[in-house]
Amino acid sequence: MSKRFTSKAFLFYFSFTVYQNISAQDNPTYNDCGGTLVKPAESYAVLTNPGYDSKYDNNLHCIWTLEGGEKTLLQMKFWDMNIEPGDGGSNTTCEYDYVEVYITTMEESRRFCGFNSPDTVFNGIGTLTVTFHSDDSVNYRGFQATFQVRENFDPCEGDPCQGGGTCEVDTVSLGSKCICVPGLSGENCEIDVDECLSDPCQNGGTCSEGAELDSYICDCPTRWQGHDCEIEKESPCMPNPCMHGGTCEEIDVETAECLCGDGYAGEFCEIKTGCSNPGIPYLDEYRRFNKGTILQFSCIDEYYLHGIENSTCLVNGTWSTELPECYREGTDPGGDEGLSTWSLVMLGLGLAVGIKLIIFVTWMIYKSPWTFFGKASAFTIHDGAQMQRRRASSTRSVQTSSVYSVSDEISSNSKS
Ligand SMILES: [Ca+2]
Repeated sequence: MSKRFTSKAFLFYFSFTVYQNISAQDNPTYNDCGGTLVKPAESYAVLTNPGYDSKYDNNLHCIWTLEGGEKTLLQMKFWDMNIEPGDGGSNTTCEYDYVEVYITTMEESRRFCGFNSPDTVFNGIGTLTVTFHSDDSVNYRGFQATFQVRENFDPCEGDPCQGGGTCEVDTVSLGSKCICVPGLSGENCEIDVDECLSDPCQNGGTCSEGAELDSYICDCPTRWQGHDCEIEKESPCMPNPCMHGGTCEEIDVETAECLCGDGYAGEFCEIKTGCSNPGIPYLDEYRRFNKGTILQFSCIDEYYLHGIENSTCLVNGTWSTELPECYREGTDPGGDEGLSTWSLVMLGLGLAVGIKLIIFVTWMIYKSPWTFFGKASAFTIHDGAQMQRRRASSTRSVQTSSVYSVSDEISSNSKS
């Protein structure tokens, strides 16, 4: 409620109290049964029911109207009330006779009867309607009231609302009220709301007022984002950007580093360096060896190594030697177990069947599946703890079964 209007209303009401002794002779007086009221040229006009000087008639229904607009302030006050009361002497039920007041901005009309004038000064904007009603029996003097009118009534005059706020007339107080733009408050929108008071930044964010009136800015800790720091950033390692089994290491919330396995390099381990698996089974899919790595091969018990023991990963990405192979002791590389024994027996039995038999046996050795029968078929690859776990058995599709033992890498260059 505007203080300014409060004082106006007081003065206006005060003017009524001055005219306690109404002079109907000096002011316009309406005492017909209904009709149009006009703004009094004097400070106020007097309104009574017909017959106020003695008794009103039965079966009256008089309606007076004063048409007003959006800036027409109307005020009315009863000074005398002498109307048949309602049941039980009620001055509120008014079942029989009554006088009723309505002004456009009033929530509802007010109806009176009985013998006491309401103290209320009826204020409103717009059109005033007064109705007097009497039934077919019991009548009294009636009522006397005054009304006054002020045109161009505008509590919003001078635009009291700051910062682009909208001024409206409060229909209850008839003062002004400000509808403030977001970010401002106060009776005249003179207060800049501190949006940070509600502590809107989450997860440790720091709040500061934004450039706009109703805005704020959250300075979020590194792991958080979003207007209110409500969104947690994903780790730069999710998903893992490192290829070929590389390990992602988070440096901070926005940067990560790939730790590449042997034989891989590049920001994402996307570059192949060094040598690929020389033929050792059961190695990791991505297992590679750095340049300069020397592998030493040996065979398990009861087998001997055929080939060169050491192989080096060369600068051009190839191995210095071919993979050696393991043979069961007592057999020849490229030959087969028991071949010489068979040959001696065959020679002893005679050359007549020997040649054909040799041909047959040779066929047996090289073509039939029997040649693989009884051959060892186990690899043991010693390449550190990880390789130990990969101990397994297999048959190789070479002429001889192979039983490997690959030693720890004797030397290994740092990552290239
Ligand atoms: Ca009556």
